Amino acid sequence: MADFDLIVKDGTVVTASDTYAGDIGVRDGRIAALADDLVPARAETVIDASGKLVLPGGIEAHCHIDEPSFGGAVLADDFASGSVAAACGGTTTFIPFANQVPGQSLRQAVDDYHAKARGKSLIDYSFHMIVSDPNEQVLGQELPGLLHDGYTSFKVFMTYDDFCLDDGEILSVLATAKRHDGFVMVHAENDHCIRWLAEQLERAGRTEPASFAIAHGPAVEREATHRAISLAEIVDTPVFIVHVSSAQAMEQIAWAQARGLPVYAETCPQYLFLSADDFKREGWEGAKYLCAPPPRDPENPEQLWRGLKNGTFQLISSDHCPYRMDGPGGRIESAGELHFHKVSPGVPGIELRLPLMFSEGVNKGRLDLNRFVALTATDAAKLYGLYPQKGTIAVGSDADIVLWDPDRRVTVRHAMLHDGADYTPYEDFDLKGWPVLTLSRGEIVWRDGTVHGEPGRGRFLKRGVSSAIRSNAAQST
Ligand code: DUC
Ligand code: ZN
Ligand code: ZN
Repeated sequence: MADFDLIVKDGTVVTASDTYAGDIGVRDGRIAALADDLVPARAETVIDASGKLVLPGGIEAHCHIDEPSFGGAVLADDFASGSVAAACGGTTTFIPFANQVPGQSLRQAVDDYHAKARGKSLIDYSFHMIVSDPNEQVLGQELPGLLHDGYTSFKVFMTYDDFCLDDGEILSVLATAKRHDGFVMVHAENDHCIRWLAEQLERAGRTEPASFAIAHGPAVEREATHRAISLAEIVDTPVFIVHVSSAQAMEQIAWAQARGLPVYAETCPQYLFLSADDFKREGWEGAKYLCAPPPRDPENPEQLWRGLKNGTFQLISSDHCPYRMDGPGGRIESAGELHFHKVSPGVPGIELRLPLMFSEGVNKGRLDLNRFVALTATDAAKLYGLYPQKGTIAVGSDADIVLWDPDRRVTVRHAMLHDGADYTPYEDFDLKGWPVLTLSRGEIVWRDGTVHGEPGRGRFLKRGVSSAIRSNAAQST
């Protein structure tokens, strides 16, 4: 019997801390050996990785899959199409949201998402919960129970009709998280300001997509970001600010970190590669770029890149929220008219997250390779309780590995992607660097343009306590 099921040979292995030439031996879905030179005869299968980078599979820690709509249109990905798109883009684990619709129990929401994922996902997955109704039962029993059952993170919103929590509710949720080692993610935009600004714009007849960027302006995000940080400080517990779009919000996070507060954050490709000018495209074209918070002015991205490099941001996530524009359930039909607040917000991006960040980050000298791995995989595994099973290349870790061709040039066309949307905001982008093979627990799921593996092979991942909670506890003792 061979020592290994698989050897990945002659590649350049990259982790968040190291880059070295080496071979990887895989047995029973896990990394069993790392060595300078493993004899090919010791494995049943050998994958030639010469000329390729060998990376830990990406971890997508913010994506919306098969959720109820944000505003009317139907989300275009279920766990089958969403997981395939992820795998083709070099991602091997994703953590969508299990959304508590108002009036529903949190446990029921989680059970529903298990049913949605069952038999469908190509890659491993877990769920963050969305807490929209923090009643006594939820805070006293359900949330503690679910946190202890391995759903160790959850999101709260400071805006959106069905989800918005007030400051008192957020304080109660943070206090529950603190008692039970939960990690709270916050969507930080000031609901009152958005409503007031939207009303002014509507009265002035300014209902075009470009008004979205005004109603959701940078001050709206900056204020809420500061408030979320303050609420977490009052409770003395870590907080994670999701989809930070503006340099102004980033400055609040850097300010908090400089004061020693356990504040963590992500930004997303749409804030690096798109701008509010995209909303000004003709007619419904402009609506393709609507997401909350919105992309900002064209000078904003360079500042966010600095935050990615210097560690203000720990993660880059796609916030994949895919809609079709056309057809039943599409954005045009569901909005009824081109109005900035009637179009469901969200952009697709799960498949292009790594290619965009590699091409524009690593290949353009803005990020080094190790930082790229930290931002796309390792730090997500740590913050969301999956490390070291996921997010690194180490003996004992799952063999979730991507072979990356750093020189392959690709012009993006939506037709080549695998999500359920009918467009990509990155159409015609010329990228350099592309995933050529994806292994999930040692099995090929994507190779040279072909998807392999059965839907449903992906496993649910029960998660441990966030590294943010652990290090906060260590500092308090
Ligand atoms: N932002 C979006 O654009 N869509 C879904 C949820 C969110 O926060
Ligand atoms: Zn959000
Ligand atoms: Zn989101």
